[in-house]
Amino acid sequence: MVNEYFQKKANEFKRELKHSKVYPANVVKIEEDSASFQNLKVIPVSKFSLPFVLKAGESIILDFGCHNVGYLNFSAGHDASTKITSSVIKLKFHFGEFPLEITKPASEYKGTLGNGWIQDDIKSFVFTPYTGSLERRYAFRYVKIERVDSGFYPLVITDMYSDSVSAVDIDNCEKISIPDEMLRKIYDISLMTLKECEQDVFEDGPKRDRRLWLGDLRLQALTDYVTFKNPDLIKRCLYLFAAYHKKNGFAASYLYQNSPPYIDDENGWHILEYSMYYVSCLYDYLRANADDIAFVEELFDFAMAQMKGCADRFDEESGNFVPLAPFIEWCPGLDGSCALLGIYIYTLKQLRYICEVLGKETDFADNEINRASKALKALYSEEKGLFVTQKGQVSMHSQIWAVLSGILDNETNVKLLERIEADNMEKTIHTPYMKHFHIEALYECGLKERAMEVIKEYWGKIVEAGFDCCPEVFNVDDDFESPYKAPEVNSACHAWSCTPAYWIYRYYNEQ
Ligand code: RAM
Repeated sequence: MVNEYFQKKANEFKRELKHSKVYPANVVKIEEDSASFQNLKVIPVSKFSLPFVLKAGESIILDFGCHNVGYLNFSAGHDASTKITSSVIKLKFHFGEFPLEITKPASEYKGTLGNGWIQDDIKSFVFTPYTGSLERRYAFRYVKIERVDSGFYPLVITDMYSDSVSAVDIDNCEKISIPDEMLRKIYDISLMTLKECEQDVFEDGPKRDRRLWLGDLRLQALTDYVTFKNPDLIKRCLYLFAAYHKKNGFAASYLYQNSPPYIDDENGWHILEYSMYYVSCLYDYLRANADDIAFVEELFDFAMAQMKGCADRFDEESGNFVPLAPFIEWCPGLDGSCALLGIYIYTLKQLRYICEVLGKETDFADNEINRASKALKALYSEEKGLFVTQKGQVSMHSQIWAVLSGILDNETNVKLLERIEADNMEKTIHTPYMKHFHIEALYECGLKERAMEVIKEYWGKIVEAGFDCCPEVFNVDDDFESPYKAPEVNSACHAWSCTPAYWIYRYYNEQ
């Protein structure tokens, strides 16, 4: 379904991207090393310099020194002694955000996602001198270039750089003082992550899926308000979801910014809590831009429709949403029903706040908060002192979302958060995305110091693993964890993992 008014508004907020020219830093080699992340170590061989020569069959690995989202440009010519290139040149490029992407042959890919996500490319050209670029935009730090033709003459690469793009510029971001060295590093990789993902829309990951996801957008926007301060992009994205929505009135969980019809209404994956997060997006916008009520008013009905749709699916009798469609996070075998109730109450309270500010009735929100709170309370086991799903599962997710729902007193909340760390729970956190909500729960209960420690314990390991951005998935006990059964296709720069920048900002700037 297309709403032309919102479509027009979304286009009004479209902006030109900023470009920068980035040259490789080093020529490197990648070696096996059991002490390194994924058992691979990058070793510098020499400083990168131009020109460099590639003979048939030769290859080179370049390290750009940091993560880039851009287009590879290069110029090539022939060796002075050869004078002319007498047959076609073929260069194979293999881009990687992390070393495993470079070392794992594309032919061995067996993941559940399409193999098109593997970042390889081929370019052939007939005459030299040649200047050109690869059409596809890549997300990378490393690129391996192989000369795959068998021509006898050496090829001379005379220029090579990335035309890197982003909607924002790190140098324009307000500098904040972060005395703790590890928190500083974590802040920097978080900021870098957000920058790389701010493109024509907030992409979830510039390598994959390169599209706008509602759950990711919510956390990106939250972090953007205290870092890059790019409300135009946030508005554009919120208008886009209202412009291209599902026939049943729900916001799509994700949107393809460049591929009409923009959403996959029939077959697309609908994550129920992502629809609820549309309200969170408006709530956060209002908190950060109290003077721009008009924008929130414009989108209020659409936000309300999300919650009404959820209310229709909420069956009081069973205490469940029918059909149940939560995601919660990438945790295999997770029963997300309890967490979903927590999210429902959390977002209803945000809706209630919006209604109050806009001077609208709060009856709907109040009524739903009551219905859902009853269902959530019924999952609390007095005996265990924990939330247990109807299927009998105890997860960190259920406890965290019960805390965030705000239905308990602070003392019980704190106990639940202590149990999360002390107990060996059946289901644990697998992504930085879910870690965000753990941090939020700690913060809400006044445990700010512990929140910072958890950030250091988790994202600190990400820094130590050598990431220069925050990855989509990170399991401290398993370097090869992948929701797609192929770690090489994991995204190493994933926006939903960037929120330490938000928490660290708050920690140092709030009383
Ligand atoms: C992954 C995407 C995205 C997330 C969904 C649910 O496939 O990368 O970030 O929102 O999962």
